[in-house]
Amino acid sequence: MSLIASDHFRIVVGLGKSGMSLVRFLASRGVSFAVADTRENPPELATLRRDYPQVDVRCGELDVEFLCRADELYVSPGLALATPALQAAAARGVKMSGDIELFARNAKAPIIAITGSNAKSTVTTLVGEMAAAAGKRVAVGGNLGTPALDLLNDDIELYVMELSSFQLETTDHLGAEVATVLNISEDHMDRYSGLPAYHLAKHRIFRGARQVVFNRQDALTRPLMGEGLPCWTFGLGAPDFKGFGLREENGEKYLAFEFQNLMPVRELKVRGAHNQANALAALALGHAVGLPFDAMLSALRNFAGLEHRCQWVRDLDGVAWYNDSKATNVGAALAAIEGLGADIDGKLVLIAGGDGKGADFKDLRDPVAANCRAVVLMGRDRELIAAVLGDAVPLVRVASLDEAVQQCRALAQPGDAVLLSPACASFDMFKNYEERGRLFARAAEDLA
Ligand code: UMA
Ligand code: ADP
Repeated sequence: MSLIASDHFRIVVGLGKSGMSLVRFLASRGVSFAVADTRENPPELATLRRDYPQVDVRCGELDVEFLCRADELYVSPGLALATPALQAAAARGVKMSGDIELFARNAKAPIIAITGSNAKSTVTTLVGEMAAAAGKRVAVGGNLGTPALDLLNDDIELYVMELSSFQLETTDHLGAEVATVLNISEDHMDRYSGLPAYHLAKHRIFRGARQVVFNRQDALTRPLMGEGLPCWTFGLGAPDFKGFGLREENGEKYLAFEFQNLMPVRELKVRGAHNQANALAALALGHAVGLPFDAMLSALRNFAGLEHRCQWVRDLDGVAWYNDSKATNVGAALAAIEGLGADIDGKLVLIAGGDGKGADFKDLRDPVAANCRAVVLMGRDRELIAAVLGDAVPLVRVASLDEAVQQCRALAQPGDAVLLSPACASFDMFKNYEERGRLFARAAEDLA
């Protein structure tokens, strides 16, 4: 039985990566649909015209009358549901959905669903590597990169999906085998009315879940309707029943499950307390779907971390340089500042700033004061950060990333670390966080 009604007309709204995956999916099932995008020249337009020349596509301002021809709109996670034309269509009875809802309805294998403000990509990748080490035919993707619908395949035994709050907003019933919210701190405040609305979107991940994993150290990750569901937990303290955590024995710290030590923490290649929490979360998710500990621990031992996440670039004259360009919100930057700050002999010289997405930067002040020698500020919202840091540490304003690197070279002393951890998105100055990270690493490597 096809899990999509073929007598309905759909419109895919947004022709980026996920929009194009929807086009492929709908076309392969003989469903009739059209495409709309607010951009004059959306990224996948040429591919659509080449591969599906018969599909009606409307670019530029959304036309409500056109949208109302559909029974259902599949809206890109990049477009806010609050967009007036979408709201107008919804008010006239058009249903809003998204690629993850369709994926969930059509996936024939269990889904591990992962969201959170930070650590999603790291934990998703880790769980994927654990499943592969256990010999499972596993598919890994979602917000991480490969759109969910492109992963659908009847041979797959397990799906490991990174899901953003934007994707969850259009997902009514995910039905994951196990779902988790890893942590919650402010992000995307330009899309939400406040933390409660963002929290609500994230928690949609638990809808229809058979098991849940939550973070004992972050009450906002606890499912609101988890009564009766098997619950696994993780956190940096000692674990109890059904918990993953850290235990100490003879001065050695271990990753542990309930009352059993699993592996010394020092065997992890990734650094910082936040990465220990990530390892524990991945173990909890893998355990919930029955992956054996030996395979999971072997994957953990081999995991060297992802690019642009607190990634070591080089040492120069006693100063270590780290690229944490993926720190696009305050919570991620705090993890790096506190984690790395505790690990080094000297102080941090921090590069921060960019597009703050409406964030409140006040939580940066005390950790920056405690861990940083100086902060080099760049990007559109640098004065917002300067205002909260005040006179906590010396501030240097720069106009470019190259200039930032030169300033850091002059400011850092032996034993210090230079850390690019902007607490902001990159779009005001760069194509994306990867470009920002690559340019930083190149400039640091070019220093003589
Ligand atoms: N846009 C328009 N008009 C439209 C549609 C999109 O202006 O009609 C703009 C918006 O500014 C939007 C941007 O284009 O932010 C990208 O939208 P898209 O539809 O082209 O995006 P996709 O290529 O389909 O990528 C999306 C996810 N992007 C977003 O959620 C913004 C990708 O996550 C995801 O990897 C991909 O689907 C596959 O599932 C990226 C991301 O930045 C990595 N995610 C955010 C994050 O991690 O913080 C949530
Ligand atoms: P996401 O996919 O949620 O953006 P990533 O794994 O890509 O998560 O990491 C994003 C940023 O968050 C990086 O700067 C990384 O160093 C930081 N980070 C990783 N784990 C944690 C954590 N447990 N808590 C806070 N920040 C974290």
